[in-house]
Amino acid sequence: MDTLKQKFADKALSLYTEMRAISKESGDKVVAEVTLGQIMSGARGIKMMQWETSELDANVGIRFRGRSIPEIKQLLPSGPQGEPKPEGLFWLMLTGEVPTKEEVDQLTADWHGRSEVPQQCYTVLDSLPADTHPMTQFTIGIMAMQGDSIFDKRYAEGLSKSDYWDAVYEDSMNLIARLPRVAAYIYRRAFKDGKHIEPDTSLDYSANFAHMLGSDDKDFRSLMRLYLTIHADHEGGNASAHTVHLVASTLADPYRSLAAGMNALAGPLHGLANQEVIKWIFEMIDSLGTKTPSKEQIATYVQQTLDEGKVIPGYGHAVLREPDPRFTSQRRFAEQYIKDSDLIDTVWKIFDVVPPALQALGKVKNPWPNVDAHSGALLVHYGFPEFSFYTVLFGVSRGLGVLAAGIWSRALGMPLERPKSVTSDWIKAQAKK
Ligand code: NMX
Ligand code: MLT
Repeated sequence: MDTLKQKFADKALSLYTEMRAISKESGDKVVAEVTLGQIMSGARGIKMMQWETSELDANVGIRFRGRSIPEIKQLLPSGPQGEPKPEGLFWLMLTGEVPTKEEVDQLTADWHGRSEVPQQCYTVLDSLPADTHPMTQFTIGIMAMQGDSIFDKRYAEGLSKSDYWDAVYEDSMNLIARLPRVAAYIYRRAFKDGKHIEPDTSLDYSANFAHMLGSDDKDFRSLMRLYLTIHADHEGGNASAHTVHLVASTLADPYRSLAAGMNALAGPLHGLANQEVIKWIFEMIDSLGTKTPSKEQIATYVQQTLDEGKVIPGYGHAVLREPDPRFTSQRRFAEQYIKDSDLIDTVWKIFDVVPPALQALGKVKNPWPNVDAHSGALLVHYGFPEFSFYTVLFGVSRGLGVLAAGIWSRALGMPLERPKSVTSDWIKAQAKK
């Protein structure tokens, strides 16, 4: 067994035993109340699932195994310019331990060794019109590899419950290894006339992904390390993670559950917001006729968007109540590496203008920017203006978190998820009580 898998197995076995004992001895303990409002508004704040890899604090933002974004930037082994490598985050999410540089290098090599994408995936993608939305291509590409599922094969052969995690680990590692190749293939066929670029396995996961997309710029490699790290996980309740968790709880294999989650990520209130942000900014620039709009011009455009009954993409959050630290870390990156970008200046002016405009509506719980408010402008700066592809980048990163969490779920023997629903009659009756 490889080091990561062995480390995980040791930790998971002892946590499994502990969780079983807690469930048996304290399973009846009441820990929360639920209001009618919560039931009627998207289950906000209802604690209803266990998720090992990260936890979201409304004010601090995401903590991966207890470490905030500024902390992981300090702690995790990094690339040459100091941005953390997503390999290290994956190790942390699975083991709770900060890996050494050697352990991260081993993981990079392991993923390179698993990264060959089966030909049928490319054949299926090639059969789609090249202008099929990249997120549609991405989920289809993932499903086209499902026949390779080790879990599926071993389950059919009579896999014991205690070994589910092992097969899910193998599928998850293979998927994570392959996702950048599938994503880069989609990008190059959609936007670069199908001129594909061979992987370079001397590079780390992120730099190789950047290379296959078409950039060997050292700053863009650093951005990819940061990007793939910060988008990976946002506790279990967000729509993509929860979807993966729900589907995997039926013992659908990681290919099926990840594809399901990617369809959730493709919604404009979730991951697709990253394309919507840059689209909205480009439309604003067109409508105002200037690449350097003033704050006053932006404020007028924001009001117009709100008056049309639309949301301001990249702002607001279901849980966060402060600016998203993932937004802030991208801003810091831009401050460090990018000088004189009108587009990035515009993103920062929007940050000054939108929160008071949303606050003035009197109903928005969080007027601050989320992760999607910044990412597109960085990608445009490095030569990737094709915004319909952006959610695929988010998806490659999200795969790391949800698949790591999925390995935990099977190792902890989590059952089929099946919460209770109620009808409007029940709600009316409760309201009268
Ligand atoms: N612009 C305009 N109105 C907003 C915004 C916004 N950015 N955010 C919230 N509201 C409205 C919301 O539509 C709702 O209106 P109504 O009562 O008329 O239906 C009201 O404010 C209360 O909503 P909240 O409770 O503050 O937010 P909720 O938890 O329901 O939704 C989001 C959270 C993220 C869906 C919402 O803030 C939004 O639509 N944001 C824009 C889309 C976006 O950036 N999504 C990306 C989230 C991050 N990600 O990557 O997943
Ligand atoms: C995410 O990264 O999943 C988003 O911020 C949405 C969420 O946490 O609900």
